[in-house]
Formats: sequence, C-alpha cells, structure tokens
Amino acid sequence: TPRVFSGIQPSGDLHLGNYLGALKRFADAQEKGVQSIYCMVDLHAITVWQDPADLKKSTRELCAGFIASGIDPEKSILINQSQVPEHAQLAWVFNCVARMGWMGRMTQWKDKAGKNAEAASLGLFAYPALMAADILIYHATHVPVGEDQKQHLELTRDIAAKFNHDYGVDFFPLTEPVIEGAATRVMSLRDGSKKMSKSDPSPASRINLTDDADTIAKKFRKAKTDPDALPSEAEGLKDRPEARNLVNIYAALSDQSVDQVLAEVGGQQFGTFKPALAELAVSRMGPITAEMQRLMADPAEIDRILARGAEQAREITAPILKRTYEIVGMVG
Ligand code: AQP
Repeated sequence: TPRVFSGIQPSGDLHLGNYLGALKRFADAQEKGVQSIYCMVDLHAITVWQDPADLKKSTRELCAGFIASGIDPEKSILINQSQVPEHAQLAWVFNCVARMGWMGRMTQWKDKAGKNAEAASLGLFAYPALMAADILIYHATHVPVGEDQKQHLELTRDIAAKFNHDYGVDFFPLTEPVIEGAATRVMSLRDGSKKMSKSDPSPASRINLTDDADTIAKKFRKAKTDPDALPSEAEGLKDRPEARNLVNIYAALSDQSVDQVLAEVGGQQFGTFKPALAELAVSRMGPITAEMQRLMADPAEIDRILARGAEQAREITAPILKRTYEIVGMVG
C-alpha cells in the first residue's frame, strides 16, 4: 500500500522554497487520500548547533506552518521526530549498514562540512542514514521532496537494498522520490545558481513565510534579473537563470505551467512582472502567514497535536522496529 513520508528541519524560518518545494505539495498529496506522515525533523536540525530555546520555538512554528499550509492533523499524521524514538533506533541499525564511502560522497555533506570536515559533527556525516530511517520506519513508498534531496533518497534505496541483501529478506521497500512541478528547486533571489536556503547569510536572498507584504514586494523588486523582456516560450529562459526562477515561482504559485505563464506575461519587462509576482505571492502566502500566527498563539494546542501524532505514528513504527531487531538477531 502506498504511504507518503516527508520532513522539514526546524532550523530557521520557512521560506518560499520550502513552501513550493515541500509544504504546498504535501497538501496536494494529502488531498489524493494517500496515508501521509509529515515530520518536523528536530534530530536532523541539531546536526549543526541550535540554540535550545530557538529549536523549541522553530519546531512549534514549523508545526503551525504545516497546518497553515493545509496539512490537516485529522487526515495526516503530524509528528516531531524526537517524539517517535523508533526513528533514532532504526538509524543506529542503518549506521551499521551504510558505508563511510557512501556518506562521504553526499554533496550536502561536502557543502555543509566545507573544508573543515574534521570540525563537523558526526551527526552531520550520518544525517542521510537517519533520513533513511525516517522514511523506512514507516515502510513509506513515496517521498515528496525538492531536487536537493534526490541524492539522499538514492542512498535510502541503497541502504534498504543492502539491508535486504545482507539479511536475506525482502523487508524494506525501495522508496520512490517524488520530485515534480515547476518549483522543485527555487533559487536564491540574489544568485540564480544557488538554491534558496535558510542558511544563506543574506535575508534578501529568500522570501520567508513570515514576511509581510511590503517586505515581499521589496525583495522581489530587488531580485537580481537581466535587462531583457520576458520571452513568450520556455525555450527563451534557457540561459537566464534568474528570469527562469521568477517565472517558475509565478507558475508554481498560480498552479500553471511555465508555458501558460509565458503566454500571459511574454514581452513584459521586469518592472511590470515583478510587482505582479509580488502581488500573487502576497495573495497566496498572506493567509498562510496569518493562520500560522493564529496557531502560534496557542502553543499548548500545538503540543497536543504533536503528542497525538506521535501516538498514531508509534502504532506503525513500533512493529517495524521490532521486526527489524528480530531480523538482525537481537534478543527481546
Ligand atoms: N530552494 C528550494 N527549492 C525547493 N525545495 C526546497 N527545499 C529546501 N529548499 C528548497 C525542500 O524543503 C524541504 C525541507 O527542507 P529542509 O529544511 O530539510 O532542508 P534544507 O535543505 O535544510 O532547507 P534549506 O533552507 O536549504 O536549509 P539549509 O540552508 O540549512 O540547507 C525538503 O523537501 C527540501 O527539498
């Protein structure tokens, strides 16, 4: 049976990349009626330093972000990773299945550890094994993510295949990444070759879900572009990464294809297109921001939702962990 899992780190403010690449697509998937588990991955967040008070706040804010984006805790299971201990327990088994060489080839590890890998945490190196456990502890079959997570999902399949092979079982499924739509890779507004990211030092590089209308308009106005008018076909965006990014954002926000958008805005200068884009973004994100703020006013209710989610999740995860331990040969 199909089952969807995906997660987001509570490591800072949600941005438009997280919304279009992940949250909005989660809400669309939920409407298709497939059982879905969505997770705040706090154990992943602490692979780099997080102030404890900020981590708590970001986790609750992220939960509010999920719900405000359309994830309904009555329809989907909404959890915080550390509240479902089987994630970390299975991750240990996977640490013993995955190979150092596999981990060392991960581009996210190389990007984040940089030149000073000696000083990076062991957790940052092992991150993809925990991610594999997050997915496989549910026997999830589909994982909607942004393009940046493709390599980690291939590794998840490698871990599942090696576990099945080593123990001579057909236990963990080979999970499919679901990377589709116009905005699986939203780029920085300051540099069309870098993805929009929480950790970019420039706040002007990203639109946050908590930005007000003026800030959104200002950030789009200042977004880097070229001097040409917009083309009327997708082909014309080929060597124009910044223009392509803004058109992709417009397409994703308005649920249209890039060609449909260009049929409408082709020939426009950025002086006309950018304010229209800002207006569209505000009209789509404004209600989400307002709903997030409303939910954040009652953190106890958020905690109740997460506690109930953890209970529901453990009905799935506890038997899968138990069976894994039996396969591995643990007495218990
Ligand atoms: N720019 C993006 N475009 C499309 N999708 C994106 N995602 C992240 N950035 C983009 C998707 O959002 C989900 C959750 O991301 P995460 O919080 O686990 O990932 P992240 O990579 O830590 O997010 P950031 O903003 O890029 O943080 P830093 O700067 O710390 O690396 C995932 O599905 C991801 O694909």
